[in-house]
Amino acid sequence: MGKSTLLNRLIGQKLSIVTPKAQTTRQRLLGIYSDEGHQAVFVDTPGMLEPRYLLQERMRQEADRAIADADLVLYVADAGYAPSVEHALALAGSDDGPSTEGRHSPGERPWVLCLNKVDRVTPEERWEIQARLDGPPWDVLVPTVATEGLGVEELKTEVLRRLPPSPPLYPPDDLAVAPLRFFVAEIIRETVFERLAAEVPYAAAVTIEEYREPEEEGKPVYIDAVIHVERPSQKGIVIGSGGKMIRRIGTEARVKIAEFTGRRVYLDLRVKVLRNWRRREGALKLLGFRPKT
Ligand SMILES: Nc1nc2c(ncn2[C@@H]2O[C@H](COP(=O)(O)OP(=O)(O)OP(=O)(O)O)[C@@H](O)[C@H]2O)c(=O)[nH]1
Ligand SMILES: [Mg+2]
Repeated sequence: MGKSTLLNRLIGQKLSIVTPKAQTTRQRLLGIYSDEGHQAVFVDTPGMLEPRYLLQERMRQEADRAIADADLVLYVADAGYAPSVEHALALAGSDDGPSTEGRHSPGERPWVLCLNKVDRVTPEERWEIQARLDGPPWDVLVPTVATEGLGVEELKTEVLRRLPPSPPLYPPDDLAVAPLRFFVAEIIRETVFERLAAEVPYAAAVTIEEYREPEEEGKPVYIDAVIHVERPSQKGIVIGSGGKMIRRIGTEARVKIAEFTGRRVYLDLRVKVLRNWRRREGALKLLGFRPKT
């Protein structure tokens, strides 16, 4: 859909990982936009998928909770993917969506529809989709091409003017609410997605076992990270013949982490099997997923 691409564009920095594969984002990420008159906390979430196993239940919970907590809901639909457009239509008429009655009464929130990836359809198709989606119950529809930044300023303006007045919640220089370890783990996970095909990235989770600042200035930050997979066969794939794949993932991730942190980095990367972690409560807890609420 482009939710993470949009968040990065709205904040002006790469915070959230982006890959061509669906279900990349698993946990919410708060990105903060501040200017003289406004502050907006944008929450990137997993998509609104129907859960098939425990990890996906947690992912759906992250999305549901973000929607429940938000002052405004920004729904991102993919213009080039018919089921996404249909979902936006269905959502508008469902209990999860904005209601048409009483929506301006206290407690009702604005719903902004971002029609992303309009570069994927012809102008005619785009107008047809816009005509179907535009108008009530959505407050406004903004077409975008998140990868190019097209429409993103307009989208930001439409969001900011609909936010309730409030003093800023975060210092204006903050860009995100997440520990550095989270970003480091996500960057490694993104690299796994980039390098490995099919199922393996979905069976991979990353933990940071150690993040140690150097004792001497000029020395690299030491990071010890583990890629957890579900089966020994997947471990073999991540390591690759003669350790080639894991070395490649390590080198690429290290460059990205150094860029993100502005520091020199020494990355120790290992692979472990955590059997069936996506379906086990205890394993999910160990990997840092918020428990069921
Ligand atoms: N052509 C085109 N591609 C886009 C656009 N926005 C995002 N993409 C691409 O779509 C893919 C998915 O983008 P993400 O930002 O990861 O999407 P997401 O909604 O966060 O996906 P999940 O985290 O998996 O739920 C990436 O390959 C992006 O580069 C767009 O406006 N046009
Ligand atoms: Mg995402």
